Amino acid sequence: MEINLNVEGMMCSGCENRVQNSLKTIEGVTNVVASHTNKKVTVTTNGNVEKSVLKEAIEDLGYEVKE
Ligand SMILES: [Cu+2]
Repeated sequence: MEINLNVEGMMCSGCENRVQNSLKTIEGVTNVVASHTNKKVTVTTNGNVEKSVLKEAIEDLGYEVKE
């Protein structure tokens, strides 16, 4: 299952890596692709990951998730 999030505040590939590395530690997340140019994070999961958990993890890093 793929979850797309619109994320504000990522400025470079370092930000992308921070987001990717953080989300990949969440149980059930199988892949993460973050793009600061598109302001998007695409998360592939096993179907048992709540969007709110992903949102919280991204916001903990200091970025903003737009609905
Ligand atoms: Cu950055």
